[in-house]
Amino acid sequence: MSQKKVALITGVTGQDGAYLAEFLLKKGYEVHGIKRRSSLFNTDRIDHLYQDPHVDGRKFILHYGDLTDSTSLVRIIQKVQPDEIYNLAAQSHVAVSFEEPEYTANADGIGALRILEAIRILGLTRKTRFYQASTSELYGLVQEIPQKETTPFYPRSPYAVAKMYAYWITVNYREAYGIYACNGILFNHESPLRGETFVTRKITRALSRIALGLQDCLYLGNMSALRDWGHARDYIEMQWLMLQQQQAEDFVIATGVQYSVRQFVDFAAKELGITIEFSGEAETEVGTVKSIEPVDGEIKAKCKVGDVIVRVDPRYYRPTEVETLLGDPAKAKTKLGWTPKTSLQSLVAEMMEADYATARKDSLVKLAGFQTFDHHE
Ligand code: NDP
Ligand code: GDR
Repeated sequence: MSQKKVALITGVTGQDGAYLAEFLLKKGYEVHGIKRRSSLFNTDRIDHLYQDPHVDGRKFILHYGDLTDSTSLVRIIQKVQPDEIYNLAAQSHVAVSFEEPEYTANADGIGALRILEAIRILGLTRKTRFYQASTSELYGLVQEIPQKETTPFYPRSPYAVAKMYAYWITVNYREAYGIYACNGILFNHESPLRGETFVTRKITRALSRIALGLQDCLYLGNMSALRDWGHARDYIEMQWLMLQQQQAEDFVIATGVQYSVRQFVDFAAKELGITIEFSGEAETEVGTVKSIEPVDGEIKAKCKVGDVIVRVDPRYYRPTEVETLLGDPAKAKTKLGWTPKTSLQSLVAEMMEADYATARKDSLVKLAGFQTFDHHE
């Protein structure tokens, strides 16, 4: 890179923010991130990137701010004068958006507007490029399969409705003011850094804990939901690439392959040598241990054949569900050279390895007589 570029990431403490910050630092960017004030440290995912503020020449700098607070956004953007802004911050949990719809609209919808307005007010329309973290949840109730850039939207949650506002305001500011602003319509992407209450991470954590005797059962909602799951590490590279084109455009990023939540459970259990048999329907469905095999010569699972380790808890059903998502990433393939690097099987293996290691640590702590605590959301 001839001249050092400056990037600003909102949501830098989240899954994608952490991967993107690391990626941009490796590319030689000066990276600024916005974090929220919290009563506890909330920077676990980026602590390995921390640079001492007392040392000159820092390349990774954090600022306090919030997407619901225009003044903080204007102050930070004015100070940083970024070449690129990645708007990744959001109340990103679909189920939670039914509990906090107004806050979700404020942060996820109006939050994008606040940044775009800051770019405009500060006279940065020609300098600053803007990436909006849009989502396959926009497609909601199925209109077409697979879903592509031209598929009509039908949002099914306060989260998706808020993101739909952010999507269109991004398009509008591109057309109205000539800002290089684009939407990445990303399908679900996961990793060992995924928040613990999203279904994939909930499954990999719970099965690891069940295998080590720290938990009895995994409670899930709709196990028949179908998702197109990729790896966050692959997807953030596309976020960057979307800002490096001649012209701003919107892109779908997906793998083009779909599995059910039930299948995800099955793949994750296999990593521990467990085969699960599913029986019953809807709310009475259960997953029972059918067999346990050694993995690399070692029996990893302490549970027994016949144990019921998966049950349905309707508490996790959503008032309106998105039953099926499958992306068609043909445009990204042609224009961005996108090919997903990680299969679902390797993604599951990577997540299971990380969560099994953490569960082992917890079981050793317990063995030594100390208490461990867990959340079951
Ligand atoms: P995470 O939930 O892991 O991270 C969200 C980030 O936003 C966190 O850093 C969080 O801070 C921050 N945040 C939340 N509310 C505010 C606020 N009011 N002001 C400032 N920061 C805030 O999400 P992901 O990394 O998984 O996703 C990144 C973005 O991409 C999100 O916008 C999400 O909606 C979108 N998306 C995600 C997909 C996925 O499959 N992961 C797919 C498609 C879109 P804190 O750490 O303090 O909570
Ligand atoms: P999603 O992800 O809603 O697609 O949004 P999540 O992992 O929460 O749900 C995926 C599917 O699994 C079903 N499900 C459960 N989900 C959770 N969280 N917990 C459960 O116990 C459970 N049981 C079944 C859900 O009903 C759903 O059908 C994610 C987020 O990252 C969004 O921010 C992003 O925009 C979209 O992906 C693309």
